[in-house]
Amino acid sequence: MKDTLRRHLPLPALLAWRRFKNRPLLSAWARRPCFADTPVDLESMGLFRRERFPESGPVPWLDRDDALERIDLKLRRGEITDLEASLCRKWHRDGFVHLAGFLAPDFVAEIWQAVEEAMASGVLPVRPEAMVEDGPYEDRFQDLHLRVSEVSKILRHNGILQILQLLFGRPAHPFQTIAFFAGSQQPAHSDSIHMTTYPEGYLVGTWTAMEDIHPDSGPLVYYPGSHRWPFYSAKVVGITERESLVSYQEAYNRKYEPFIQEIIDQRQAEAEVFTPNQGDVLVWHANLLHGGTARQDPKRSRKSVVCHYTARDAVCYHDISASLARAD
Ligand SMILES: O=C(O)CCC(=O)C(=O)O
Ligand SMILES: [Fe+2]
Repeated sequence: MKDTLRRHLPLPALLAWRRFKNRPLLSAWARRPCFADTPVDLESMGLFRRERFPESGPVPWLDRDDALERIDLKLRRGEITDLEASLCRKWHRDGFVHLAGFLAPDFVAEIWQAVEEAMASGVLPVRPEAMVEDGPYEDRFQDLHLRVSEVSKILRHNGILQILQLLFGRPAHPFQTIAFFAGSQQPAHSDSIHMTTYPEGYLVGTWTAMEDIHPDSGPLVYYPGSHRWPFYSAKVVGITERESLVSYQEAYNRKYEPFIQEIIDQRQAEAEVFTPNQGDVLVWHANLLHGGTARQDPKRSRKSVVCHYTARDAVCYHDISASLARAD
């Protein structure tokens, strides 16, 4: 349905339209288990926004107040190593871990080579010149692994999946990839507004540097510890259900982004800029505020692959657009 037509429909008609559109996803989700403590009937919800879901645990083990004691206990019992315990403590405190040198430079270079070949042969419809232009969003390619199978070697990398299992306390489910050719210059946000899980907090992002990242390329920036701030959902920032249904992108830019920047300013939160080497991997928490800094040198590339994962058997939806996420 055209955006312009949608804008004029009354809410009940919009709801009926959304229900109709969500039907295939609903039937896929209905067949899947969910580990939330409180069962939820997705069928009767109609719209998928944070406030329509019940409050439910389990809270991710490293987000709990007693996380540090739990980490020590696991260490004493020999269930985790010293190194794993320090990753867990870092995650609990800061909401991210930087795995320096996690993937071999040759390994990621080969994968990027496949991406370049796909671009050269036209399999990947990305304009190479996009990365030297100054537009903020034309620098990425969503779900690259579906076109260039080599990218799955990062998405499904065993070592990464093991770390995510440690951080979630449950197996991870690979959800999505985004390849970046240049800095996104994207305002700060929490991924929870884009990909929201039920129960809450079971999403992580990984950012793999496909080349050495130059400080002038517009590196990723994040705010350590901000994952412990509230989840500023669409409702909290004043985006109505109607806006979620008819104009969520506009509402996101107009209401969500300034709201988040205001919070960061008020709290005088300290930013950390990520200038990794090729093969480094950053893992960040669903609710860690992050974005892309300005490209000082617009001609510089900033090649990276972002992967998002949910915990297996968590429901995933998009709070901002009130819709269910892909169920595969
Ligand atoms: O790489 C960036 O600049 C931002 C990426 C991001 O926010 C994301 O993929 O969730
Ligand atoms: Fe993000």
